[in-house]
Amino acid sequence: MKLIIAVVQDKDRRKVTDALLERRYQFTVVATTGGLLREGNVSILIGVEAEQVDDVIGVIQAHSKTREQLVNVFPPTIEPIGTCIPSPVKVQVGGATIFVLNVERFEKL
Ligand code: 2BA
Repeated sequence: MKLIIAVVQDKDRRKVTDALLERRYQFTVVATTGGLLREGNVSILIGVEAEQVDDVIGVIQAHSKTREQLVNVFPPTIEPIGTCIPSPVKVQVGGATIFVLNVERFEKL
């Protein structure tokens, strides 16, 4: 058995989870926050058999979009407080960041 962890943008959550439900996958959605953007995203935990992993990744890929976002980067120089001007930098986010882990043991009690 495998555990897929998919970090998806909040805007794509509905489309991705609807598509997974349609294909009868079981999953848990956890509200998470991106380390760089510090914006809400979701991490979807999906427990599946090994042969289903590629299908799940295909479903996620089909329903998550790549977007550009601006992030404020503060210059590394030491400025007096209040004089430091952040410069916005464009980063590309998504479609999805996916981890596939081996599950040692799975129980439903
Ligand atoms: P964030 O950390 O908010 O990152 C948003 C986007 O900023 C990333 O998009 C990437 O394009 C850029 N970025 C983040 N950290 C960077 C760095 N150290 N150097 C250069 N660019 C950087 P994605 O790669 O699509 O990632 C989307 C979200 O997936 C991330 O949101 C984070 O929540 C998660 N993620 C991505 N890689 C991860 C990893 N290795 N471990 C855990 N979570 C990860």
